[in-house]
Amino acid sequence: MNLDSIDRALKTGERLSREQALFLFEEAPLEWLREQADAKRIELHGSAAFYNRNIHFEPTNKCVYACKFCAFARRPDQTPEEGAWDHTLADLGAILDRYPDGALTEVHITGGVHPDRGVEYGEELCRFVLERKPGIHIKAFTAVEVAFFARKSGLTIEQALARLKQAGLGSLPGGGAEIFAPEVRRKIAGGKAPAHQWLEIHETAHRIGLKSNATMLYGHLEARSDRVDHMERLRDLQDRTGGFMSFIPLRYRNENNALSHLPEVPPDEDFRTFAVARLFLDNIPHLKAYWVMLGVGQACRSLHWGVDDLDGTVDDSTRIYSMAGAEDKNPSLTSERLRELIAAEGREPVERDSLYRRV
Ligand code: V47
Ligand code: SF4
Repeated sequence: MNLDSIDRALKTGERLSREQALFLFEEAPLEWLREQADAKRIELHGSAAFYNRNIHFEPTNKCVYACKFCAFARRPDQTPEEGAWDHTLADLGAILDRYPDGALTEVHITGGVHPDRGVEYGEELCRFVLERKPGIHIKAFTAVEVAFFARKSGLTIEQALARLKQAGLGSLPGGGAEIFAPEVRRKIAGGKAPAHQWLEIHETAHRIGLKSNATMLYGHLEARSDRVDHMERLRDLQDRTGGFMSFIPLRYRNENNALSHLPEVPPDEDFRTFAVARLFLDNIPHLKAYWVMLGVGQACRSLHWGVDDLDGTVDDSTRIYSMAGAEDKNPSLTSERLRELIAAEGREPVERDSLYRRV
């Protein structure tokens, strides 16, 4: 195995093997990797860098699970003084009312897995949002939340997803994937939906016509080979369904959680991970750098490492990352600022909707 053979494979459009991906992680010079990933993203998207106008809403941080990397969750019996919250629909209504009609195209909703909430809650939330903002795209509920909803309400996964879709759910976000390798997953996210269930839920969603995203949490206890394994499972599923829109690598942030003794990986490791993802995941069209988590500067630089999407304006109250050490405590960028930042990297800012159609 050497770079020349990988270079030839990339030039002829031949799919990379997991051994080749691991070789890229371990051996490829960074600048070589950057050039290859940048060439691939230009082949796919030209110089376009996508973003949308969205808000993130986290209904509750009360959670039946206790993932070790999570700084955000509280036990269901914890109080507001202990940092637990439970927003009402009226709270969400007040947030939505701040935006004139047409100012937002998407609301992203995800939070802790509340012990009392089943699919009926998810339906109510979707209907409420659409009453306030008809036509807005609802990207909501990770596979972990969907698994719990289904169990709580005594439904199959397909029944739960179909009911949410009927209530107005537009797509599934990519959260809860963490890392699929069972040993590591057990250590950092023991108890919650195992890899096969996360994948089954996305496969079912795709089958009934819901698109979705996929994340990967990296830079904690996993080996680089676990990242390749994670991406290969996604690539295999995508071959069957074509339902993933974007892949979102999330660097583990180390504040205020049970793994805080671990250092965070350096910026070059983010770039390497993005670049390998762009080259290995040849069937997932978009690669997203979530600026809220990476920081605006690092996310913008990643536009040269295979990334073509920065998520959106985000605005308001997302706390999953600020509680875990992300720099921005009230993450929000205007469309104008996002456009300036993208243009400053020599890329073309393109507003998209939630299904990646140009607005
Ligand atoms: O699954 C939690 C991650 C995810 C930490 O689909 C952490 O468009 C780093 O999935 N350090 C939820 N990451 C967020 C998510 C997401 C975000 C933006 C866009 C989309 C999309 C999806 O947040 C969790 C977990 O992997 N996370 N804690 C932490 N300490
Ligand atoms: Fe709960 Fe999600 Fe945090 Fe895990 S990552 S403890 S499932 S909120």
